[in-house]
Amino acid sequence: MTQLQHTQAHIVELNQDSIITLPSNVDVPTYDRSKVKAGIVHIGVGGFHRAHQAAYINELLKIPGNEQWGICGVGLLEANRGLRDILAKQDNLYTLTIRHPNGRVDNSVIGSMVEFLFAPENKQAVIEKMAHAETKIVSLTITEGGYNFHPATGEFDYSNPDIVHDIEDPAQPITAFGYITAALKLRKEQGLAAFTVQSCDNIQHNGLVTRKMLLAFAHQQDAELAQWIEQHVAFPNAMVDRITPISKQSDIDYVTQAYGITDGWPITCESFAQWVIEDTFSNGRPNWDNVGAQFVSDVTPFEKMKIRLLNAGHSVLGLLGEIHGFSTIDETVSDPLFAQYLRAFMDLEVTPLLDALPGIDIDSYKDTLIERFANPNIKDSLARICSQSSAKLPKFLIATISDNLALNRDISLAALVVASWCLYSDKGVSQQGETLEIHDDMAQELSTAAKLTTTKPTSFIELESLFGDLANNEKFISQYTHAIAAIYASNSQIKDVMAATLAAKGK
Ligand code: CS2
Repeated sequence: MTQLQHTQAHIVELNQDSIITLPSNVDVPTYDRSKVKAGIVHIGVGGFHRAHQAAYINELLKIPGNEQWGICGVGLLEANRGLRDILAKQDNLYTLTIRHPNGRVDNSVIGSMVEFLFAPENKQAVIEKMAHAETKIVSLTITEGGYNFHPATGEFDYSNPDIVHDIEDPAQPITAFGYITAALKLRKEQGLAAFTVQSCDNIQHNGLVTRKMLLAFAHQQDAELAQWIEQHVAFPNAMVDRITPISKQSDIDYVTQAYGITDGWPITCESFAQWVIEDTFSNGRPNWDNVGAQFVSDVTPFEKMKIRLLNAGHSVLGLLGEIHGFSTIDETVSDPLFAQYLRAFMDLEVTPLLDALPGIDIDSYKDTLIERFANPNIKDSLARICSQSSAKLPKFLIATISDNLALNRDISLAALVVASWCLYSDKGVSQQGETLEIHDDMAQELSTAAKLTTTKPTSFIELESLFGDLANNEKFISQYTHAIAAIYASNSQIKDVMAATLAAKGK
């Protein structure tokens, strides 16, 4: 038996005691976890957090003197109950499998989460934890949709029933804003310094957006508290990056085989990771720059580059790939036509809008993106990429279209992607006849609008909350309806339409 092959008899459950039994090629926490304090309370312990921030902190904890920067994870949603049960059994440990494009695999156990609180069962415990003197940062990965802004106007959405509830009943919050406000109120009353609120979501100006939303919420509840927050809480902007597919049964099986342990929720991710953070914190911060993150005074150009190239690039491949019938990003970008389309979109419709970044060569950034997407060991599903497109595309793609239209530049490649989103929402099947797995909070509205396309070709882009006034822009209407006519034609093949769109662009 090799070190990597474990027989059933040797399989044990992952927990603090069993990590000493792991093969020597598995990187395990070498620091004393019992001494680690949770200086960070993190809301939203999804795969991305576990592959990104928690992995950076895990590295940091290996350097003595950082014991105050452990993480207390918080699950706000009823859906987090399963995760809570698994983490409780595993002493909050989990495995992280890092898969490089060349096939190399780094196996590790991450120990930086030292506590986990499941909010639906004990709301007060979460508020008290955030209000505890040891808590210096409350960080968030609550997804684009969690920030509760109106996609087209960017204003706080007071009509969300959970927000209405939280404003009326501050002691029993449901939303992140409710918890953060309740905890800050306690800190203010107790004379404790405010914590930093640190967004780790893919939103341009994520710190500013978080600040704007939290203040809008807090103002409705307690104007004096809102003023205190305005004066004392820092909201650093940050660019976060690491591709983290949804965990699958094959990931669970891999861990059992390679590590000789069972992990109920292992995480797999790519080897690339990036974190660029604005250095504005209200109450201290970890030296993340000692473990690969970068502190800068203005993160805006980094965020814009990442969101408009990587995230939008993902959506371009995702929507076109779903229509064609591909199922993963690597499979899609391995098709030369899709790779060419992606590159043309990035070069012709995005790059001219980006600001120069000292020390970053945009061409090699794009080359690296394509290599990362092509990583054959990361099976990132198109279903994940296209999920919640209504929360993603306004910032990732529609912003690019609007910027180009304002500058009188061509938008034909992006227009075909929007048309594909309409077809995807309308038919829900690929051109190979497979049913598509669609997860979107606006799925019903998207599908209703899309289904009117054959009688009114602009019906989909009339969804004003997503497209703003694009449905009144003659140039956009002309490109979009041209794309709609092409993909709705009988026997139309998305690849032919992509090729024709590229050819019309001289590509
Ligand atoms: C993806 C991101 O679905 C999506 O929006 O583009 O989750 C992407 O994988 C991460 O932002 C990578 O950092």
